Amino acid sequence: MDDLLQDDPLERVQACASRAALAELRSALLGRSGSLTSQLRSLGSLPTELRRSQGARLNALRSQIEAALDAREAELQVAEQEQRLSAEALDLTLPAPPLPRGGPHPISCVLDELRDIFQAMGYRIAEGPEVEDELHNFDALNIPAHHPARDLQDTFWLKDGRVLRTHTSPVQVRYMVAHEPPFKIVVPGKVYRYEATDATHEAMFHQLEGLLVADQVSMADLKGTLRELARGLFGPAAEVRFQPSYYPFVEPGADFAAWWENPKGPGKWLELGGAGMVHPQVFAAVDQLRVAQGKAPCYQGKMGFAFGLGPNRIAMLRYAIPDIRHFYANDPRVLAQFRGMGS
Ligand code: FA5
Repeated sequence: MDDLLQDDPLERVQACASRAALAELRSALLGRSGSLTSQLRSLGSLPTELRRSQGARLNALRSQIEAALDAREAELQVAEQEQRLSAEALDLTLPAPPLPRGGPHPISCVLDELRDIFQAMGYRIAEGPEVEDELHNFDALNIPAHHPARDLQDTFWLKDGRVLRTHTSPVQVRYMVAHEPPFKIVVPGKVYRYEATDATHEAMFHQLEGLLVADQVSMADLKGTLRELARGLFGPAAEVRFQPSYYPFVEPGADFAAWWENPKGPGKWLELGGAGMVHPQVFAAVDQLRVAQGKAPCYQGKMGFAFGLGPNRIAMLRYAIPDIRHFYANDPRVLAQFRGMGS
């Protein structure tokens, strides 16, 4: 080890090419059993004169070595950092790695299409809350507490007595309370029902509500409007048919279906939703709410039609999706099939 000291230790320090080698040298020179340490330790056995001169020489050498080690350490640190930075340098001219591409959800595509069809007929888009009160979801729509129609739309109740809306029809009431006729609106949105789910029923699904109120409106206007809808969706040959049905908030009420001309097989009637003429009881409830808010009643004697349909069924047909539950399961294998779709 003494060779180390003979061999110009300062030059050796300078020759260290890495911090690891430097640490090794530091310990070989100054460590507990390092060359310089053992020489300092052996000073005690020397005669006094010699001890003094040798001691001074060795201590001076130690300071020199320590300073050289620290300086080299700093140099190597800078060099290593520079090397790392240049290895990690970002080449901005390289093409970026491709980002995973998303696409609109099939339900969003159908809702966009429905909006376009109705906006072309002059309809405005309206919206309402998904957490509703009983008054708007049921009572004002002529569905009082004891009414069996409530069972058909059994729903999720909040502790404070509000409900997750079971249909988009409460927005009819909200819009009429806030606006005077004439107007025509469509209301896209999510609705909730306490359902045993199956391939065509979900506990959360979408609806699109329509409402037109004016002085003179008839079932013929309603049918013409729904035929426009069917033609917008399924082409110029599409037809609409009504079947009598019961909804407490319309009179008369109907279910409507559109003829879908299947390019690959036999066409079929596709049940789209419910519709009818706005019930006078609904207008009366709206006027009452308006008065309670200090507004003038203005719905008595008016006429209107309303309809509500399920875009899920349209999307299932359009994109050959066999089970409604695929829409909301967030399975990337399903959703990936719709990348790059839509407007
Ligand atoms: C209604 O919800 C009425 N509010 C529609 C209406 C509006 C009638 C205005 C008259 C005037 P219904 O419960 O039938 O009606 O639901 C309407 C549509 O929603 C159905 O035709 C169907 O397409 C869809 N739908 C109903 N329940 C489910 C469900 N559990 N899962 C998926 N879609 C559903």
